[in-house]
Amino acid sequence: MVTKKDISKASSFLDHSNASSEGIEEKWAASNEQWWDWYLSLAQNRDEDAGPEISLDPLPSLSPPSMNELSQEHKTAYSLNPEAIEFFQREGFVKLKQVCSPASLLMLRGALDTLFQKAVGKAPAMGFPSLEMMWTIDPIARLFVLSQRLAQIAADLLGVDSVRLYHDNALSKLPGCGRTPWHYDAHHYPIASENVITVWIPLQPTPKGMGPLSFAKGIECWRQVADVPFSKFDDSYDRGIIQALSAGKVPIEDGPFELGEVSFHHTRSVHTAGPNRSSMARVALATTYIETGSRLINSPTLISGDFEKFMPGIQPGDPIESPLNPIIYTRGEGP
Ligand SMILES: O=C(O)CCC(=O)C(=O)O
Ligand SMILES: [Fe+2]
Repeated sequence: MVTKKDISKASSFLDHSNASSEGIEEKWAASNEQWWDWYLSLAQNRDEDAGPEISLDPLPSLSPPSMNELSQEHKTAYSLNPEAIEFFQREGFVKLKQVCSPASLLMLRGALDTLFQKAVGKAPAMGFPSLEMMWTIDPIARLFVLSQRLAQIAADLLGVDSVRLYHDNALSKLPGCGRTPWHYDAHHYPIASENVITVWIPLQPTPKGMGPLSFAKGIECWRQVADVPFSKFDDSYDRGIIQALSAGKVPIEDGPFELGEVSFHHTRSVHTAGPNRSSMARVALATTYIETGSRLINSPTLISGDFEKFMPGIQPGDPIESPLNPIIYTRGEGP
């Protein structure tokens, strides 16, 4: 679990002279990996919520698809039913089964394991290592991140004609790692658009005790937590959201994900993830898409992380269309 010492370590590169509860006007001066360490340090982790360790079946051994088969899979349209679109537009998220083949997900997990090991030397024993922009270096990650199949679902759920890539993130919640704090992404994304969506792709079957992404139901739910003061130093923002959701009796979807199932969440969806109480890393690929034409906000803040890495050269107020933000799907152009 994250301790007080971890919190002070994670926030050591923040400007402590501005200790007001918000105080986020400064720019993020560290890496996006450190951003996630800091962000997880803002979650409430009570001993009484920890629960017993859960046991898992070993991952199935499936023969990996060829690169050609994987590429074909991501060029094939998913049949998205109208109820799923209605659900997303009402609740702010939707979980969809059989979006990716189990063998391809295990293949991606293997590729990311190699990247994690390269990035951190040897695998860290604890915490929440993350990687980003993997599509620029790994051919398997590239097929998933630039997938027309996934981007079409994103465009259909948002009801837009074209989407660009904002970024990809691989998030490895290691055994013993605590909760991801409640938040909604629009609170930290420096994007001046409501048409922003993230697909969260778990790379193993993910039972409840492993920390599946979990959602407060209702696209307007963020309004109930919008007044909770953000704190960059402690878990008071997370605790404030927990209180607001409980006072509003907001229903929570925190069920497991089977292998092949993914979720899509809107930038206003209020979400969290539980601790990983298993002995296996909970690895997920989260890819975020923006409607083509979306712009960088005028004044990015600390909680935006090192966003310039995701859109080099883009100035405040400009459309986000750097070479790292390719158009992935345009209606009428396939898949
Ligand atoms: O994987 C997690 O625990 C958090 C992911 C998340 O918040 C996101 O992808 O928006
Ligand atoms: Fe998020």
